Amino acid sequence: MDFPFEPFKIKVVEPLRSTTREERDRIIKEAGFNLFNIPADSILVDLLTDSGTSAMSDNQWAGLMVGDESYAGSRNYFNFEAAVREIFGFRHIIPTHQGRMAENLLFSVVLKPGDLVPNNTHFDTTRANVQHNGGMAVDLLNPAGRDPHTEQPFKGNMDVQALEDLIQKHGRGKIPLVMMTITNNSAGGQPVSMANIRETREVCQRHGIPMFFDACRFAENCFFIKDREPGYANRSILEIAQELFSYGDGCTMSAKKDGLVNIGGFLATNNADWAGRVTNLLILIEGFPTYGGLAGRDLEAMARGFREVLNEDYLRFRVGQIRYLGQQLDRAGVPIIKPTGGHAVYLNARDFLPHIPQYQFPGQALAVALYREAGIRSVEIGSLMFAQRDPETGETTYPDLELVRLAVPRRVYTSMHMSYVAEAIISIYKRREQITGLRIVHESPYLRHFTAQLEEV
Ligand code: P71
Repeated sequence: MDFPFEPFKIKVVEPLRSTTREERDRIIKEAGFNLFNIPADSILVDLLTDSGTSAMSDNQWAGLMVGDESYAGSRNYFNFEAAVREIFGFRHIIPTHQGRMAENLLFSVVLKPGDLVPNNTHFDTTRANVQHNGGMAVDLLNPAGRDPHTEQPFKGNMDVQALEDLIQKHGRGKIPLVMMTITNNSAGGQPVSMANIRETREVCQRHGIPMFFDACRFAENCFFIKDREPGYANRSILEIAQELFSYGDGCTMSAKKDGLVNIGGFLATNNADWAGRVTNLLILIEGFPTYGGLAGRDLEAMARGFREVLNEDYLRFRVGQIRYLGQQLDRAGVPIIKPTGGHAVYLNARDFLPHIPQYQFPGQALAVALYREAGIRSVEIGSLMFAQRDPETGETTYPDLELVRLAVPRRVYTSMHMSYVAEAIISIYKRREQITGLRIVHESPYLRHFTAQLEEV
């Protein structure tokens, strides 16, 4: 097993509170068996998301002290702009408070009702913002990406032939842009290869359609390219990122992931007309263009985070820590999605709990068991999140995959924490027949997984 070495030492610590099994039994009942309802103080290892949960470096914290809170033209904006321009290279750079605001602004400006947006796989907020603006979000993931049992180096890739067919069928007039999500979060944090990006670019160019990146986890994607794709072993992460973004016309970015900050994002584009229209809307709903809904100090933390995230020792540790957790589980026979991605390990709950039918939420049952057993919070990505009931026939369609995501915050937990998580999961796996299913007692009409109340069957 490759042992992931933390390339940092700890200067400030945040205590974790242990709870007893009895306390957790009470807390989970009071939370309606929904982990979103648990106060974070009652959680030992929080793997709900890697978004906005990073630990900042001493250099970033020092940057907060040189925050300039001028309404217009803050020096931190120029530092932020310089960092983004160097890595991403786009002409117009518009800060936002997080990723979904960049999506909202972009799709408000470029979409007209009935338009299509192809993507290797839309993340939920991206899909929602496309739909909210009258568009249709089309996922064109390559077939290997959909199979939880095949191991391939770039399972996040776009199905380029399907993209070509979609454009042929609907015409470029209906497709204002093509999106590429790196890494592909909804497909397991799997990377996209440079070759696939180039091929996608070629199709877009031939039809005169702009290509945008959803760049949330771009540095992790670039590390996978360096590690796995022929021809990149001797290139720096910065050089790989520069090449990658040179194929695009713009991007949306949630800096809460590979910006190594707790809040922030941006929209970038080479299209002056789109940038102008986005900026007008930005001033109306978000803020002046040199702060975009953030404080000056947040922009400084982002500027420094973007430079730090390119560090190869850090990325080797980051990807290695996820792999290390995955390897421990895999060796004990625990069913996971392979290979492990850049930011999370995904448990395959259907294979883990074959005795629980999908309508009794095996993914959620497993996430609940993990909290009860060890105070670990994960997130279900399965029937609770995605099953859809037809309002006319009353029939429910279930998603293909029933997963539990263990998303690892950046620079927050040590490899010993990962071993603790692995041990807890292995111990649950050994007595998995004792875990029972759940049923919903209350749900809201959309995004029910955030607020649903459940009980044990
Ligand atoms: C994740 C998140 C955060 C999240 C968001 C909504 C519900 C639950 C958790 C956010 C992403 C993402 C990609 C690929 C855009 C966003 C939105 N991911 N694209 O995975 O993964 O960014 O949160 O800054 O608005 O837990 P934002």
